[in-house]
Amino acid sequence: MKRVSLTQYLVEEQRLHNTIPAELRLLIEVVARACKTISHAVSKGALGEVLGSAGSENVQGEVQKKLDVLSNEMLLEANEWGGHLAAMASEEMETIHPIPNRYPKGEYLLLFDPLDGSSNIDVNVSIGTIFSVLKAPEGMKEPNEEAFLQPGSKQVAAGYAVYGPQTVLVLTTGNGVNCFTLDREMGSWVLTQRDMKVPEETKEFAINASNARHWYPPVKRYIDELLAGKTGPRGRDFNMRWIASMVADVHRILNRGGIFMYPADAREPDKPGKLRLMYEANPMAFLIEQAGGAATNGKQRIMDIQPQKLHERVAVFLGSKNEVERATSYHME
Ligand code: AHM
Ligand code: MG
Repeated sequence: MKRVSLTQYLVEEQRLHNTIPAELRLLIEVVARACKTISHAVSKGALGEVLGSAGSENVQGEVQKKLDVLSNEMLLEANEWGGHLAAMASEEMETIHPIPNRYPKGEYLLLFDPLDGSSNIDVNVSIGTIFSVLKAPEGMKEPNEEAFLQPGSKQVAAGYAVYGPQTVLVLTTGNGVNCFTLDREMGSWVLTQRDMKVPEETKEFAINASNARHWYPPVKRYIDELLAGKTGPRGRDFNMRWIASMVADVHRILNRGGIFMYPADAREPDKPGKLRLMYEANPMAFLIEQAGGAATNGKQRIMDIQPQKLHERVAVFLGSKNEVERATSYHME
């Protein structure tokens, strides 16, 4: 089988569809290289002394793990000097990170969750990196936080890496979704799945059921109907999976279908869910839509939401189209 590398794929995409100019290609390759470095650190585990807490908290008040902090630094360092970016933003940093003045600046904005699924780091369960790429507003060389507050529909690229039994990189630049597997011996990303599609129909759902008592009625109704199985209103049995790493749950759904939910609930009525809009929900929504699925917050398309702040949270329903549409319709009734 002829191997297609990430670089070759990106160059050929540009020739065919004109969607990956040289600066964007450099950006994607640099992010992919950083993911390789993170993958290496993750796989060392205790041997690399990377497990455990960093002894600090991030802006969301969550305890940072050593690997959260390390991965954030790796992504910042890798992306600072290339001249392709105007600024970066991350789950692990309160404010944006402008490109230092000693480096040339480009027109792109990069957002990331450097290590998603932090609760799984120390127990050797799949974790990952999520990223989203926007364009800085025309002519803006010194972007502020406001420059980042663009709806997900403006993303020019998005992707994630999963550090699991294999390390994979899943990418969209707005023309379908492709998956690359890290060849550890060669140190290269090899195209292993072209044009991924989320099956429309599914028998699998993913939700943290320990929050059931806090769910609002539309979510309760939707899940109750799934749980009722063959003899319930849906007339068939459903299976449940919850990895507690969104990257791994979304990767399963991209491969064999399903619906992923992290709804808002009554615990903190002012909080619209747990996941962050700009560097978790938006990139995943872009990928899922590009693969023929759907992504809403229960009421509207996630990628249509106008962000109000960098670390804004959002309810998430994404995956197989028919299920996402059904769960969303229950919120409308
Ligand atoms: P993180 O970015 O701090 O790791 O949090 C996000 C993660 C998602 O990957 C996952 O779907 C969710 O949090 C799990 O939450 P819970 O522990 O409530 O099940
Ligand atoms: Mg996360």
